[in-house]
Amino acid sequence: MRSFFQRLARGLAKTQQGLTDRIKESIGLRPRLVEQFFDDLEAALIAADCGVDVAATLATETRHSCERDRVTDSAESLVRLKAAMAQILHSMDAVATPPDSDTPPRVALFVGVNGAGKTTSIGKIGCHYARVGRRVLFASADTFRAAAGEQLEIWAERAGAQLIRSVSGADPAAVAFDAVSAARARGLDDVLIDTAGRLQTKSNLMAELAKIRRSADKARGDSGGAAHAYLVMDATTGQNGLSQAAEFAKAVQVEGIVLTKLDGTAKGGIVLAIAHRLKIPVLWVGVGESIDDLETFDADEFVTALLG
Ligand SMILES: Nc1nc2c(ncn2[C@@H]2O[C@H](COP(=O)(O)OP(=O)(O)O)[C@@H](O)[C@H]2O)c(=O)[nH]1
Ligand SMILES: [Mg+2]
Repeated sequence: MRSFFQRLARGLAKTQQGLTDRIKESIGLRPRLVEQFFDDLEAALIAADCGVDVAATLATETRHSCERDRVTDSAESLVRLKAAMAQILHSMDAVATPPDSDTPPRVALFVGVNGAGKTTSIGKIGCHYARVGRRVLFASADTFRAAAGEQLEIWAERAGAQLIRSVSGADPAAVAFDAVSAARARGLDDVLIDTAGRLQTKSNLMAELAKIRRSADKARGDSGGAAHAYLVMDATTGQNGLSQAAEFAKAVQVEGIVLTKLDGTAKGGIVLAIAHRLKIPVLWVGVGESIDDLETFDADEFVTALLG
């Protein structure tokens, strides 16, 4: 099995190529640092979907760091760029809630728009947990689509997780309640709740998410801790995904982001935009469709995969 770093590097290949090719081209043209180089750098970062403000911040930080240390060689500036990127990503370290602080079962609610990768990510994360000996339950609170429960069932089998399926049209909050109650009765460690995809503009559906979470919390009784909500976000949506994410965060407090489909995009810079603009930690990244194509996010590995 490939290491996570290899999988991440492969997943980020498109972004990495786009970014480094552009930067290297500029270094080739301007081996000694000149102002134009930092403009090129900024443009390359925008093209990688870091967002205009993050790109400007990174270019400025890189320039200041080079000036401070009297760097005159363009290639050397990449080390500074990497440090500036790592700094933005590490600013999220303090925000991330350690998931182990809760009394079992840990309850995680996965929210997001249709097709973001919620069901797939639950399958992959559940598999991770099961591999370290945790006893996992999946719950299908996606009561809109009949096929949703079946898809989750397949993942439950692969991951070795138990499953609570709902009947079509059932109240998703009731499904969440039943799932958490069942996990408590069976002494399980994790409950991963799948929800129906929804658009952030539908306020009734957004309010429903808060209701599902309350219902899960109610089922936990006074056993301490609360359900955590994780937003599953498709990296290929790039900057558009940011405003979407902000709306979800308003409706239901989002503890972290699962960023999927990094493998299919040259927009991997979105990770930096998320940290900078949303201040929500990216906890997991998806780099493919199979069960091993998801890992916990590591800022330093990410920067290395991106810039070498
Ligand atoms: N390439 C790639 N595809 C993914 C990833 N995560 C999910 N998918 C695919 O995206 C599609 C939608 O995923 P699904 O889990 O059904 O989305 P949901 O509607 O949010 O539950 C499926 O075809 C998945 O295989 C990923 O990290 N990389
Ligand atoms: Mg789904």
